[in-house]
Amino acid sequence: MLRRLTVVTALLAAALTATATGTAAAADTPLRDLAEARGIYLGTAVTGGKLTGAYAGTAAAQFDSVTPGNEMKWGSVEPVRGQYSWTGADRIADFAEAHGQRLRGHTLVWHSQLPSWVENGTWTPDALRTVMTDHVTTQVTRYKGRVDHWDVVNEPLNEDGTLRRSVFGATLGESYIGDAFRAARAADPAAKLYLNDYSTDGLGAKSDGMYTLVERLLAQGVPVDGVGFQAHLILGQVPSTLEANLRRFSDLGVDVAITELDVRMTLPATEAKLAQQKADYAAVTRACLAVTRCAGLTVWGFTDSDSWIPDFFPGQGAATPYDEGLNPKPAYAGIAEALAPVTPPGPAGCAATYTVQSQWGGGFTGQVTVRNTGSAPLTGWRVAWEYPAGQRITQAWNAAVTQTGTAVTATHLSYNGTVPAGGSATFGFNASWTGTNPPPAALTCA
Ligand code: 9MR
Repeated sequence: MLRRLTVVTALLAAALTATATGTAAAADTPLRDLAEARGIYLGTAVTGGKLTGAYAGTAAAQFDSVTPGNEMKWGSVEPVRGQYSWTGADRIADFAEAHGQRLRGHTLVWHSQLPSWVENGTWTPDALRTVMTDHVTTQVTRYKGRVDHWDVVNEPLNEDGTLRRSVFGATLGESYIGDAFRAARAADPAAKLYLNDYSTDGLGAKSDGMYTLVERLLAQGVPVDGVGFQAHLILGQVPSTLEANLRRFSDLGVDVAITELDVRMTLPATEAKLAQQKADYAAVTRACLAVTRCAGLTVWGFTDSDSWIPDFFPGQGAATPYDEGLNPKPAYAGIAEALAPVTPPGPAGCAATYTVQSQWGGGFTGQVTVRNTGSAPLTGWRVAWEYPAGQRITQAWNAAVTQTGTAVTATHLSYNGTVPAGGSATFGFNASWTGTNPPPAALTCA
């Protein structure tokens, strides 16, 4: 809550600008500034060896957090037992510091990109535990005070939500997770410690497995501060339950973050696919913004020339917000528009947020949430917006909605006009669209 209130005040001037000039204002402002103003960070994975020239310039200008794509992994930093090589990791840490960026440490304990002496060693439980905690302690100590989030344990689960039989899981069972977190906490008490996984973004068996794992760890007093959702997504398949899923974890008492967002498509990229990708990036950004404990969002490479997708999924790619020539794609605008300061509070403490719940050829379902940001009850509300691309509302529920030209007005019904301080009311609608379906630049609420 604190985050949102701070944001509202800080954003009034910027919001008025955005209202007057539409999404162009958001698109011209660096993403990192838009994100900071909304109370989240916007990060990117980077490749240390590329941090020069335009690549470095864009990484520094647009993002306020960086994650080493590979340079902090066990195989990179401790290829031989007890012999550490920090050059690649240091380079990115120095870059982050030079540009006022946060640093996400990725990752301490993972079954992949392990040095072979770990992966193929013959271990007693005690020996492996010692090797693992030594590694965690050494690396976290090295970057103490410089890394704000550590992915302490990465990808601990199978697809069905059970514990992955990695060398760690097979030798130590679930206990290795608590041991890794405790070692990290001891080495840098200020760093936020995360569990991170993929295919846990929406509700489902794997995400249920993560949920119960976090519950167990917290009950044991394991210092888990956050859960990372990688969000390696397929075009048009942002899970509809993403926001609800983030919220249930935050309700457990941990922070959440989107840690490796990309949206892959079958090549070639077409205008229609890029428009869908824009909507997908916007939807993920909005889901994070909607959950107060969502600390931020990281894209897994900001340019298509620096993405893992083509190597791992032959025939697919174009998964990031910039093309190979470092030109922003529609996905960039999708993030910018989602981060735009669209909802200055009305005098009665009324703020409205607009989301596209689902979209199909020619149609979409939208939802608006009216929040009472004041300290007295709202007794009736009216939300208005302008559609930028000819969208037409065809049907609405939980509000009386009228549209004249591009102008839409929605008024409460008899049963949902009164909203207590801190409370909210939600209404929905179906609408048609052609070409593109950008959200309104601003909503007014009174
Ligand atoms: O982006 C990373 C790529 O360069 C590596 O080749 C790959 C090896 O598995 O790892 C990529 O990053 C992964 C991340 O560390 C963990 N989640 C999945 C990411 C994509 O594979």
